[in-house]
Amino acid sequence: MKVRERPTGAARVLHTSDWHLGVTCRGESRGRDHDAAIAQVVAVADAARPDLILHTGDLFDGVRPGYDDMLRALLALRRLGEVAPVVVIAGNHDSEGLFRVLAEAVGEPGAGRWDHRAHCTQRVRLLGKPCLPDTGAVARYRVADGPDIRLGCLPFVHSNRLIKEFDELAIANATYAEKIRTIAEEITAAVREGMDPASEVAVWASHLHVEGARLSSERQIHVSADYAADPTHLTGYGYLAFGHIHRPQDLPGGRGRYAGSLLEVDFGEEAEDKVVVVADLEPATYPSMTTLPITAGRRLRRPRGTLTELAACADELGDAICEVTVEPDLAADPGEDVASLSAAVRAALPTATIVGVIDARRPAELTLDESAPAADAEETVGQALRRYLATDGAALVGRADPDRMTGLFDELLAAVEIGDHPVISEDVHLDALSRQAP
Ligand SMILES: [Mn+2]
Repeated sequence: MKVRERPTGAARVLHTSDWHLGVTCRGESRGRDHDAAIAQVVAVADAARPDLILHTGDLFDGVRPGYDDMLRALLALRRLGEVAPVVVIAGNHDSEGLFRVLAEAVGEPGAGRWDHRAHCTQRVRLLGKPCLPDTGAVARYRVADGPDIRLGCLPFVHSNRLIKEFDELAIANATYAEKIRTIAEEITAAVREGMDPASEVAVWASHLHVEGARLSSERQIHVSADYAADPTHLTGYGYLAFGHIHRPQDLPGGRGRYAGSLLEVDFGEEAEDKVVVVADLEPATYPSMTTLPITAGRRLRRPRGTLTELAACADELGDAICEVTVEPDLAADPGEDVASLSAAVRAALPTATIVGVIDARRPAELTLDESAPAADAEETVGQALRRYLATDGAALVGRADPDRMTGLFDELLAAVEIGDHPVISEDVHLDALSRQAP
């Protein structure tokens, strides 16, 4: 792993995001893909030797991940903590309660007392919810041969959840964008307090949808335009580290980046490049950002073609996780049933993991979710719903988008499980309309 030399007099930040540990693809575990991708992040960290490592949220895919994914997170954070101090902020998929548990497991005692003016000595910090500067939102990090870092953090803000910590900011009735702006200004003021801009750099980390960002697949529920925040008021920062949008990209203005997801979380991210970001920061100037590719772990692909055409791209697809669409082959016998078609697809793509076969030889016939859950794994409610919709409940799907149905179900279930009010984009939209009504 080759990473460019750090410029003299710069502070170096490593930025990763949206791991979504525990996510499955049509029932197929991504555990080994995560292990491989995380190993690459660790290799980049070892080579880049950053002064600070930032994870900008969605560490997990759901509020109650399995033990193996909790362990995966714990070991990864501990390992990264050997390289540099690590800060993880919660995304919309994360659970505040689990972050508290992990903070106790990998953090250091004394997390309850917080002096944002002192230099932080904790190796791993997890921020499970938005908080004020004196409860963890602002921290200072000592840098040996470069400017010290002042860090301001804003974990994901649920749009209609009460935020007790911010009562005094009088934001209860503000729009989402106004809330974000007020909270960000409060944190930014504390970041700048007594800062020497000639010898220090300020860094901002948040899990937010920024206006103008290009989407790939992050479930639309949490990235509808109603949630978009305007980053232009985040002034004076040497780097803006954002999570939430899975497609890696520079922020408008070139002052920071969405690191993007660690691996393709669903088929909507097919063929996107995945990266970690190394940002070199010098006082009073723009960040110098390098992206390092994360190529380990199986890709997601949706090949389509005749069985002969599919077989011809077997090498190119390699070990990818595939949803395969089989098109009519006039030269071949169309009489095979779906079961033997699946077997034929597996034979054509022997090294791929087939999670779905769409029979386009006869329109309107669809086989969803072929993969049964592993025998020793307990089926989750979400998996049971997907199995039902793919079999007996197929008529319920009708002309609806099954991914949207199951995505919405996951969101509602997650909200109920953590005692949250469900956050549904349509609700927010209706709320905004009723506000405009006389
Ligand atoms: Mn995400």
